[in-house]
Amino acid sequence: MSNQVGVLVLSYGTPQSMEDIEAYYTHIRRGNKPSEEQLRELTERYEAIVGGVFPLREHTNSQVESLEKTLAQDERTSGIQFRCYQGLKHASPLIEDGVDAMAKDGIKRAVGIVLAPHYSMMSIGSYIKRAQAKAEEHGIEMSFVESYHLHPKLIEALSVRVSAKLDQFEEAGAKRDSVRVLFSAHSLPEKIVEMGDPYPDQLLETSKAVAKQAGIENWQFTWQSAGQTATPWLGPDILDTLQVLSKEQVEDVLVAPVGFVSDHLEVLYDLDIEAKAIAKELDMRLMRIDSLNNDPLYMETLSDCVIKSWQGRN
Ligand code: FEC
Repeated sequence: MSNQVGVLVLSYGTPQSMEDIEAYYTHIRRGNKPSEEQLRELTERYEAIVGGVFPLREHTNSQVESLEKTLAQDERTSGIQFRCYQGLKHASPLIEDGVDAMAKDGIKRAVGIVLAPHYSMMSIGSYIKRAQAKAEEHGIEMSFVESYHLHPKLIEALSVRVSAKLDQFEEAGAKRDSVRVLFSAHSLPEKIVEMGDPYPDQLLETSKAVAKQAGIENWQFTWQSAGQTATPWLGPDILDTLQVLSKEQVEDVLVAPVGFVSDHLEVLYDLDIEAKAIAKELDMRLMRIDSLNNDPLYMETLSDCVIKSWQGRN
């Protein structure tokens, strides 16, 4: 139908079950099976997180559903039906399945958006490449939102979360200004910098904008969740940063993982378990801002970007 526009909502993906972890990990490793030790280590991380399940799936489902509702409520979409489809990078339904589903429903025009605000050729770039290739096979005309790291509603949603946790520190007896805010994001191999990738700069821009809006000066950026490969990854890693802060006599730390938009392994394990354990050893108090999940401001961010991408072509 001509008034239908597809919205391909792209996200990382998570295993369906414990038995599915090996296939998922193999997909992440581009077809190379992990060693038994690597598989055991990842399985233990999943078992350790809240509930021992795969919360990313539930959050992605909910974000996709909420985005479709938010798009329908926007007066700029009057007369057009924006239909959301899910496409996951490493799990089912894969990116290609999402495009196939749009084609099956007769969608001819679509917009793609990733549930990650910052552009890197290794992340957003690869989602787009796969979606574009499949869309071309089906003759679907697609445009893509490449990043939205400075969208005012995203900055507002994040600032509100930072301020709310600083309030909690104050209630617990800390001085607001003495809390070191650590903005963080998934590390990537260092080689992206030589390749002129905008990822580190965009993350710094988001951090600066949130710090400004939340009125904080005591902050810095740090990386997290680096892969265990022979090539160097961007640093410093948050675990090393905590050691340095301890030497600087910092006692209170608030982590704001601005590169992630929902609760999943890299937040619930790498921050809530691993980083918190190090902080405890160092006698520091560490809190984390709440994840965006399907916060209305985040949904409005996504919806606005989809509509603008759509309008840009018409
Ligand atoms: O909760 C879950 O089940 C999934 C959580 C999860 C998210 C996520 C997001 C990003 N990753 C990014 C880059 C890489 C690169 C590699 C890599 C590897 C893993 C492994 C797991 C994993 N990632 Fe991930 N990532 C999540 C989970 N990621 C599990 C494999 C074990 C490990 O290394 O810990 C290295 C791949 C390789 O070997 O070549 C690179 C980036 C993001 C944020 C943007 C996005 O969401 O797409 C960048 C969520």
